[in-house]
Amino acid sequence: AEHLETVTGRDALDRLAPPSPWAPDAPALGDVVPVPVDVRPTPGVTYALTADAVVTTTPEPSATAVGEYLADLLRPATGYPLPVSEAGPDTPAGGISLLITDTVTELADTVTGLTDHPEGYRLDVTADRVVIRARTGAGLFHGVQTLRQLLPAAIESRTTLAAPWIVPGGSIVDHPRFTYRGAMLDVARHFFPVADVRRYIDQIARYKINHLHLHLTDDQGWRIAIDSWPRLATVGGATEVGNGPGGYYTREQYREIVDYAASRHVTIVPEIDLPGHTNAALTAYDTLAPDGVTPTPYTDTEVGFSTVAVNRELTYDFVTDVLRELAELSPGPYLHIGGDEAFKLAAADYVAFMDRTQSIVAATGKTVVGWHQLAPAAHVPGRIIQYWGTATADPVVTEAVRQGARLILSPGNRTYLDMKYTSDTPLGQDWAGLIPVRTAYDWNPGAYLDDVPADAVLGVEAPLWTETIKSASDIEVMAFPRLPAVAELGWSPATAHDWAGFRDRLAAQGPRWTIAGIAFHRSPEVPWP
Ligand code: TNX
Repeated sequence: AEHLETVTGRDALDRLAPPSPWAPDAPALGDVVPVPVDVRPTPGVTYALTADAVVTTTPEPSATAVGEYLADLLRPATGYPLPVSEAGPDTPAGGISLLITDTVTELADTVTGLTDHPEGYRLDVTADRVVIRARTGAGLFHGVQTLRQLLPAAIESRTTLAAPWIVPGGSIVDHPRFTYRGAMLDVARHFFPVADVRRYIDQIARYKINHLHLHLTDDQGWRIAIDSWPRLATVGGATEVGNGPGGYYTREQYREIVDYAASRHVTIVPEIDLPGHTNAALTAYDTLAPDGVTPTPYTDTEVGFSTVAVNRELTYDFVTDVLRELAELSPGPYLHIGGDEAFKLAAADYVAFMDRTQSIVAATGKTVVGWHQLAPAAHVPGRIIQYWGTATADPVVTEAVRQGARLILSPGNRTYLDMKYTSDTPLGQDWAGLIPVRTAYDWNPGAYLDDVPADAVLGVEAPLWTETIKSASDIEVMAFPRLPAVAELGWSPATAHDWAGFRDRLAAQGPRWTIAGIAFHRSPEVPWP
C-alpha cells in the first residue's frame, strides 16, 4: 500500500485530511488521546456505520465481552440494533470485528512489535468494515476506546441522533509505553458511593488508564468493611471532612467495584494507609492507639498527627487481619500500605513497623505498594514505591530502586489532581503548586528522577485527594482535562510528546465531555471548539 505512510503525533495532525463537509466535526485518524504509536490514514476513505451493521468477535469470553461493551456504547446515539455475534465465514460484511489473535502474520506489517505488548491493538478502517485485532481482551478494549474517539462527538449522546456515523479510513497500531497507568481516588476524606466510583472508572478507561487506586482509609474515615474488626467501618466510617455522614463499602459493594473495574480492564489497587493517617481506626478500637485512649473523630484536613501503636502485638493482628481480608476481596496483584506522613513515630520505629507490614503483605501473596516514605524499609521482592515528591532527586528512593524497587511516578507538582489549575480555581489546594494543563503534560516520567533508570519506572498515577472534593462533578472538574494529560504520558511514546499537538487533540475531547455530561475545566490553555 504505497499511499500508507507512518505519521505520529504532530506530523499526524499537520497532515489531517480536511474534514468531510457532510460531517464537519468528524475526527481525523490521529485525533486520539492518548496519541497512538503509529497512524496511517488512507486519504479519501471513510467507513460509515449504518443501521444494518453487526459487531462480530472471536469466541473468547474476553472478546465477546468487549463486543457487548462496544455495542452498548454505540446503541444509544445511533439507535441501531448492533447485534453481537461470533465472527466466522458467514459474517456479513459491513460491521465491526473484534478479533483476538496471536498470529504474527496478521500483524506482519506493523512496525513496532505489537505482539510484545499484551495491551496493544491494531485498528483497520476500510470503506466496508472496521477490524480491531489484539492479543487480549484488554487490547481490544483499548482499541474500542480509540474507535470511539474516531466517531463524531455525537456518539456520546444518550439519546438517538441522526448524525452520519463516519470513521476515517486507515490503520493504527498502538501499544502502551508503561504497563501501569493509574488514577487514585481518595474516598476517605469524603466518601463517594459506588455509583460515583463506577462513573470515574468509565471516565478513566476512556483514556486507557488501567489501574484505579482507592485510598480507603485515613484520619477522617475508614471505608471498607472488615469482618474481623467490624467497628472499623461502622464507627470509623461514620465521619468525613466537614462533618458529613461518611460511609463505607460493604464487602459486596467493594466486590461490585472490583468487578465493574475489571469489565473496563481496570485493576483496583486498594490502600490501607499505615501507620499514620489512622485516626478513624483508633476511634473504632482504642486498643490500637499508642496511649489506649479513644481519640475524638477528626473531620478537618490537617495531616500527620495519628499513628497506631507499633510496639503492641495486637496492632500486628489488626494489620494481618485487615490485609488478609482485603487480599481475599482483591483479585489484583497489589496491596498499597500507605506509609506517608507518619510524623508521630521515630524513624527506626517506622521502619521496623513497615518492615513487618511488608512481610504481612508478602504472606498474602500480593505485591507491596507504598508512598515513597516506604523507601528506607527493607527491600522485599517486587515492591513498588509511589513517588509523590516535588523534587527531581531523592537519594533514598534511588537506593531503594538500586535494590530492586520499581517506581510509580506521581510528582505532587505535576500529577496531583487536587492542586488548583490557577489561583482562581474554586476547589483544591496549592501546597505543591498550581498545576495548569501544560504543567501536568510537560514532563517525562521515564526521566523525572535523577539517578533512576527508565526501566525501573512501572508507570504514572494521577492521585485525587478529596479534602475539598465532595461530588462526582467536583471530581470531574479537577480530573478533566489534566487526567488525559497524565494518561498520555503513561501510554504514548516519549517521541510523540508535543504540547501543541496534545492541546489540539485535547480540545476535540471537550464536546465529547459536554455531550456525555462530564464536567470539565475549560482551561484557556486549550483551544476548545
Ligand atoms: C499529602 S500525598 C498527602 C495526603 C493529602 C494530600 C493533599 C500523600 C501521600 N499524603 O494525605 O491528602 O497531600 O494534597
